[in-house]
Amino acid sequence: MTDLPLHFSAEIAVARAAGTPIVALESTIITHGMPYPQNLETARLVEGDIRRNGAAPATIAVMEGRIHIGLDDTELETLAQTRNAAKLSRADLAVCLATGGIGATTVAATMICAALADIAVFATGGIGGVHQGAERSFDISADLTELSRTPVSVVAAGPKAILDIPKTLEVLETLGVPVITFRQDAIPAFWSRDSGLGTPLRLDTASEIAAAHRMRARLGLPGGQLVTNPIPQEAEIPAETLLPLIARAQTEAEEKGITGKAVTPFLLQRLFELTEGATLTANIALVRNNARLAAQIAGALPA
Ligand code: PSU
Ligand code: MN
Repeated sequence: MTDLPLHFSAEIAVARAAGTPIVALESTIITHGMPYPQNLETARLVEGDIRRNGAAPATIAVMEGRIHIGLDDTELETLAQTRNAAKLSRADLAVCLATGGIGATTVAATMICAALADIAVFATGGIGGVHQGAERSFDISADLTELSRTPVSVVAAGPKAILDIPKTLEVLETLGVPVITFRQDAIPAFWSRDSGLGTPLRLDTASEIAAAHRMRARLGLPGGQLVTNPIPQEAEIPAETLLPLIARAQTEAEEKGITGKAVTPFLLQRLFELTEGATLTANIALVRNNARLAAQIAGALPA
């Protein structure tokens, strides 16, 4: 423990000592998922949502050679304004730490850091998954493998609608990742409540989700759980509105030769522009909704 390059914020150090539930938050959504200043405003709102639900928010990022578990307000502001933060997944984490760079953690890297810090629950917007055209590009997010190996329950609004959702679910099934939908039978699709696909597993309470998390550990099953939480009704964008715009953004990405890590940020930015900001408004609402549920799940787990 002592030789891990972890730095706890004052708030998280107090929470750990007091046994207060803690919810991890990623930082790629801040640096690569939303424009400034909405990224900073959202990060603060989400942290407030977690506190109001009885847990402590631990936004995770790499700064000055250490994994920060919890950011103070100055650090949050620095990160939100940094234009050159690296987007860190499992593959990039050690290099960024070893070279003292500044990096934002994706779902995969946030899971790794949360597990190192004994944090069992993590809230985000949407996870990465199998991209459309993956049969040609081989673009499958490292988030999926991470869910199969690191024991963190991740609360998300479903795979982002820019992904191939059926293929994403197939990969998760192959990897043995429980996909649990909160209070409905259909898998949500990020900006919309219904992907048109049935969920493999449905649970209706935070305490049942916490019990399932504990049971995986008792059984010695590696990996976490993906908890899919539908966007609130009043905030959703109908799938029909988005489909043609997603197709257009996808074509542009291919024409511009955008590959690898740049694909997801490019598509999110183009959809923000094509919907005149509507996807960002929905994104903010769904992350806040996920933060509330994550805090309740963390509260139902033993400290
Ligand atoms: N969810 C959002 N916005 C984001 C992301 C998720 O609402 O920006 C980020 C997450 O950090 C996720 C990453 O892990 O996108 C997936 O990137 P890729 O497809 O390159 O694995
Ligand atoms: Mn990718």
